[in-house]
Amino acid sequence: MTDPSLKTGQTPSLSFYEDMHPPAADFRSDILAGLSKPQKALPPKYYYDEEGSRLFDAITEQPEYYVTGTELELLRAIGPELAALAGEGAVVLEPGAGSSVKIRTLLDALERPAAFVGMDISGDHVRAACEELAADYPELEIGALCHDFTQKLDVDALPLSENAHAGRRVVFFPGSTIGNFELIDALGLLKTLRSWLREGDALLIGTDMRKASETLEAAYDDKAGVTAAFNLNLIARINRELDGDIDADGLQYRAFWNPYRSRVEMYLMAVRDMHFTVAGERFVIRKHETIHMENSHKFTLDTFHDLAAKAGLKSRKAWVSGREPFSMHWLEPAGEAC
Ligand code: AVI
Repeated sequence: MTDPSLKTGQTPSLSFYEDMHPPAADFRSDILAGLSKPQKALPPKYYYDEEGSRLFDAITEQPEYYVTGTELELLRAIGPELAALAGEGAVVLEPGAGSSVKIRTLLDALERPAAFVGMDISGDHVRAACEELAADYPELEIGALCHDFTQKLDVDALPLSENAHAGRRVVFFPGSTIGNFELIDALGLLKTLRSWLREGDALLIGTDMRKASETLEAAYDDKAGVTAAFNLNLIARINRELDGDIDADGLQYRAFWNPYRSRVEMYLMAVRDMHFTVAGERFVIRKHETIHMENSHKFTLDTFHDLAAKAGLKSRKAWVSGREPFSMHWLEPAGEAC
């Protein structure tokens, strides 16, 4: 689907690129604060340096990690229903970058969408991703925003055409990324996304579901050790960027299903006492002590609908994959958030 009007080597242009100047993350102070907690913890947002992003892509290809493949299959299966719900001329907004096969699957399913707006905290990343998309969807208005999606956004003020502003907004948040937030923060994020919607607009969101603990624990601790490497990569990043000397060989990756909190919890566990330094500060980790790395919450239809309702969103339609239970939700604004 290449635009014949483009000459070789010419970059397809975006309708707009805006830098909303998201607050800069402070890697040093966040890591030092996390290592100083009684339960040591590292913020998962720091997983994604270049190597971390490569490892995450590799995770999505592991046979045990059903999440990505299942969601994509479901998205393809429900394409005609999504097209009917969205109608013609929809505007798709994606918090997170716009390069993946999922956004293309959605755009291909919809009936002549008017515009796409990708957003990401990394301006370079979202710009490149949206330019790639623009090359393949020349008929679509495509804008890129350097923006932290947990922050407010005035969608009415985006420099889209009148025609695009008139279309139904579909905020697309796939991947069960919502599950990586603490529930209170997930609620806050849903409220933020809800605030982008007018009556008749929708949030299309993917959420992973509760299932057998063996399936979950295997998905988050694959046999090839890619998820373990993904976690240990953050230790390597700390050593490299913060002049650390944490001995990664003294840490073992562990993932377990916590049924009481309905989430997979991921840790690095010390196999012996270790003293280490990060950014000039000294720390000790005792044998069997853990560093909490990430949570991945799993929902039922009801638990997710209850959470969405608290954010002022009601379910118009939900689909569950027939392979591994994974759900997509079409949520619409309903009253005010509580
Ligand atoms: C990004 N997120 C939805 C992944 C998940 O399934 O919770 C992160 C992940 N961590 C380890 N494996 C996958």
